[in-house]
Amino acid sequence: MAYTLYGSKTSPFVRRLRVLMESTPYDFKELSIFEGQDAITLNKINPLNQIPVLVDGEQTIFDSRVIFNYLNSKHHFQMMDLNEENLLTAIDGAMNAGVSLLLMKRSGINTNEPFMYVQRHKERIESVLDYLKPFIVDRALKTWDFHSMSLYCFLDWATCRDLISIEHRPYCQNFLNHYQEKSILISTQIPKA
Ligand SMILES: N[C@@H](CCC(=O)N[C@@H](CS)C(=O)NCC(=O)O)C(=O)O
Repeated sequence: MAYTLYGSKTSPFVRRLRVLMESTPYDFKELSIFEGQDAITLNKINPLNQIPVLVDGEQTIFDSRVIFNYLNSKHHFQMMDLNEENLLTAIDGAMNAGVSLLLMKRSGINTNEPFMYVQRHKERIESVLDYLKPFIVDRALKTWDFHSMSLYCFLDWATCRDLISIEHRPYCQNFLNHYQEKSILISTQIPKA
């Protein structure tokens, strides 16, 4: 039976799974998560009210990292040791911080004000991008795996949404340029609005 992936075309967490599943058949169910019937549907399948959610037969799985682990155990995409887990945790942390900043902006919070909560999120992203520099330069440019897919989805989304600037990080811009013509990245491109 094919997988069903619930998500949106704007979420970087969803996109990284769509990129991972480029050669894995699945039905994509697009949800508008914040309102109407779609929000009710989402709540019925995930009490956290978050996307992505993967359904495989009787099994429902919340959280993109857990979904990745599940798919990886079935399809053996890549080996994961503790260092690999740490790298992915760092990328996930930046993505979570970015989503929080976007929700703050959409809630009318001025993210240019020096609120500690805002600063912690901004600093986390910058710190992760510092930490990832050797990974990007030495590996991500050569290896297209879930780490580089996740990083691409984060950087592309966060720059597109004006959440971060990577002008002072040419290695990030090179990384985006390097992969931007991939067909799966073009077909899952984030809608501009
Ligand atoms: N840790 C979760 C985070 C997922 C997440 O934050 N999804 C966002 C969309 S990008 C969402 O559903 N936000 C709605 C909300 O948090 O209320 C994962 O990796 O799947």
